[in-house]
Amino acid sequence: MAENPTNPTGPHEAAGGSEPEPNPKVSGPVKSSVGIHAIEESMRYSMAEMGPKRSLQTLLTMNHVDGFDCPSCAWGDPDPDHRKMAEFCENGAKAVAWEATRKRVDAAFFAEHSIAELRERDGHWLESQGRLTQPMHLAPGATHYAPISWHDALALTAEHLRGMADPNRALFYTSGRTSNEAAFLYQLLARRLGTNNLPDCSNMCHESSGAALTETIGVGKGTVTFDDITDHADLIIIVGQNPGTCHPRMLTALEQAKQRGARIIAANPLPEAGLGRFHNPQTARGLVGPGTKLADRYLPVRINGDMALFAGLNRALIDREDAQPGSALDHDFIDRYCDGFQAAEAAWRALDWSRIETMSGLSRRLIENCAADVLKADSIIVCWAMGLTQHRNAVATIREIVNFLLLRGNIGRPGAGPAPIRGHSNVQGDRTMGIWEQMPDAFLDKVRDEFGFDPPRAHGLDTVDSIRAMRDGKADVFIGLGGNFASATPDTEVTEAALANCALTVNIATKLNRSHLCHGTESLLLPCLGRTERDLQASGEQFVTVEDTMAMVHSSRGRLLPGSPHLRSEVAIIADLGQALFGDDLGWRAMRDDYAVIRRHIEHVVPGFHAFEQRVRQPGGFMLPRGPHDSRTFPTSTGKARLTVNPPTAVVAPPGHLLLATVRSHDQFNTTVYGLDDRYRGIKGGRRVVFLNKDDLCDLHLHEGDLVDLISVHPDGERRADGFRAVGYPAPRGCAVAYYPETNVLVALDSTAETSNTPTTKSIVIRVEPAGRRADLSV
Ligand SMILES: Nc1nc2c(c(=O)[nH]1)N[C@H]1C(S)=C(S)[C@@H](COP(=O)(O)OP(=O)(O)OC[C@H]3O[C@@H](n4cnc5c(=O)[nH]c(N)nc54)[C@H](O)[C@@H]3O)O[C@H]1N2
Ligand SMILES: Nc1nc2c(c(=O)[nH]1)N[C@H]1C(S)=C(S)[C@@H](COP(=O)(O)OP(=O)(O)OC[C@H]3O[C@@H](n4cnc5c(=O)[nH]c(N)nc54)[C@H](O)[C@@H]3O)O[C@H]1N2
Ligand SMILES: [Mo]
Repeated sequence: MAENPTNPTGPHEAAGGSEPEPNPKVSGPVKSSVGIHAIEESMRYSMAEMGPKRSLQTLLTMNHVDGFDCPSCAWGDPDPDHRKMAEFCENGAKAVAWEATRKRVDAAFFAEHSIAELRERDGHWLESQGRLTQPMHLAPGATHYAPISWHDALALTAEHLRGMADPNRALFYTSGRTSNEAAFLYQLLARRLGTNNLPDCSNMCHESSGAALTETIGVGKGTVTFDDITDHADLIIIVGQNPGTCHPRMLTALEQAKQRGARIIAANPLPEAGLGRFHNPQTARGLVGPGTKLADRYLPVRINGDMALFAGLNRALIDREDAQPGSALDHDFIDRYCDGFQAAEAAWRALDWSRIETMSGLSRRLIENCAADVLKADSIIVCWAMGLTQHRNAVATIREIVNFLLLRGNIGRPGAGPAPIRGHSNVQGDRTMGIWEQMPDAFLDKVRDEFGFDPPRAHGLDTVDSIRAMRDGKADVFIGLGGNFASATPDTEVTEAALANCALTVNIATKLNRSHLCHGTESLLLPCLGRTERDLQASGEQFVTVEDTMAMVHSSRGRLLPGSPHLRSEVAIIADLGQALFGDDLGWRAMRDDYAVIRRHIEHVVPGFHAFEQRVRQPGGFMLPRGPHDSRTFPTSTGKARLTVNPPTAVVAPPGHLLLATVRSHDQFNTTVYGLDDRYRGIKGGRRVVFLNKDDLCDLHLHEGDLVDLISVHPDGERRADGFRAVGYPAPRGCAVAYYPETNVLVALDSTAETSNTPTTKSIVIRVEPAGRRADLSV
């Protein structure tokens, strides 16, 4: 880790910058979200990046049936009859402005800036420079990227891939913005080459949800629909999710639910503004009136305390059933559809309330009050996101949530079910298309039957194992289809060094980021079209398809002229690479020329896609089948939904230590930092802040605004992130929160969730020290 004792604020390690960050202004958390500020912010970004004409052209076609799918989060759309003229949120507007910017990073830019110089810049600066415009090549030993033709770039990639001793020495990473068509083609390319090494951002995201849901209900996705939330649920529990920032259009759906009488419970260590009062900018009541109070009950759970919370809730339901048989459990459902009840019940009876209270940080009384809300609700949805998935016990926690739902039959009827709210706009679709290092044989058999080659069966490497492979010299070629591998992954220093071990790194991207500067011996930068742009191929203008978090598949068609005449679509780049590698053996050319050809293959290979072309052309698209939702069929190993035994655990920080969760600010999309504010948490002009309980500050003999260093403690050693401002905040005792990716340096590569191997980026044991203590010691 770069360290600079003479610079008190420290360099921006993870982001690669060396500029000291200005002091942020701190004004404390706000209690309500959206409103007029959100409109102002949307317009400010749009006008600055795109100007008036492009702003109108993009914002008014976003999320419309004949427009493009918002490239930001995976939240679903209302049905076509209920869409507003402006069907977007502030953060969607920022994402679009960021992509459709008029700024350009061209060959002259790369001639001017060496790699070494660019590595000193932070991620915000790099992406702010604008859209990549033409393929660039970094020759072995070169100091600057230089232009290369598409033909030569793809020939070079093919040469490297062909030259490997083993196809498993290649890694095909995918970020979740990729379309279904590009994702399908990409997994085909990797498998045709002979590897299942398809690590993706999902490995760091909802992998824990997929693992828990597949085991317990047989399908690794949520089972609710848009209407379940807006029209049917009596109670919506939102755990470990910050919808005000990360899924802002969800607030509109929650408001609709509230207006027909649904209740909302939120469990979160932070009192996030989006869980408080919502000022819907589409209504007068929202703009100038009081808005709508969303959460009726707020549970300030301690970091990683959710498993204990849900175990406690389940125990409370069992107690209630004992007191009044037939009042709390749905025995008909359990008998008919579930197995494992007896063992699970015995485990709940044996629970010790005092341990539940310590682990969750919540009183028994509060949990029992919550159970009383549960008993009043006929149909319950549990929504969750990264606050649950990125812990060591994440999979077990989500299994316990499934238990909670199954006990009262809350799966497979209107207004009920598990709802892992997905992150990237097409991350769920990418998985459906086969972007997974562990695709089941049934899928691989279909690929074989459709394309006439036998895909490899051995499981490939996920994200963490890919880093290990590169670190250990077991990988030659890394290809990134979008994303920012170097910054999004844990253990930044280790990961950056691992990437440098590759013979070739290739990034298919829209904008310059840190990963493009953490290159192998040789490196390629291949610029692609974004969602907003027109995609013209030999057979005419193309559209692509995506799947949202509610399993709705629909089309997306860009309208803007491409940012440069040299840009190629992701589909075209992958198809051309396929052709460079294998000739036209699988019909790469035809797939490139007409995406309907890809969709026909998808129809034959992926379940649920019959009449794909026809159904996806209908306004609003179509919903994929999910057995548990549609017919209470549970394709698990026993054919039943499984109640499981999950003895509650929680990470406990040793005395003098805290648990750190790394989160997103309101002005970022993952590693893309749009700006330095976090309006809802009252931060302006800086990202190197750490939120701490005021009593913890006091115990640490710190004051608000003090400069501190964060030191993570892991069996393999300590890691440091220096130069953060301490901010007093209403977080539970012992809990600290700071932004990702600046804190990824602190996450040990080996610290991952059981079963899912997801990095534990929401529970990092840290020490907080006054800044510079180490520098003082070394003098
Ligand atoms: N604007 C914007 N939108 C986004 C993204 C973005 O970066 N910016 N990213 C997209 C992606 S890929 C994803 S995966 C989603 C992420 O969406 P979220 O998961 O909502 O995002 P995070 O910022 O990671 O926030 C997690 C929330 O969990 C809480 N939390 C932390 N630890 C715990 C815990 O132990 N228990 C509980 N109960 N809560 C906890 C935090 O306080 C925070 O409110 O958003 C997607 N949408
Ligand atoms: N500490 C910590 N680490 C985390 C998390 C956390 O909560 N805490 N969250 C994790 C999660 S949930 C996720 S999903 C990952 C995200 O990991 P990634 O998906 O790898 O990262 P992003 O920041 O979303 O990627 C941004 C880059 O994608 C490229 N891009 C944007 N649009 C397009 C496009 O249309 N096509 C192509 N080809 N490229 C495009 C741009 O070059 C941009 O720089 O990070 C994970 N890392
Ligand atoms: Mo994510």
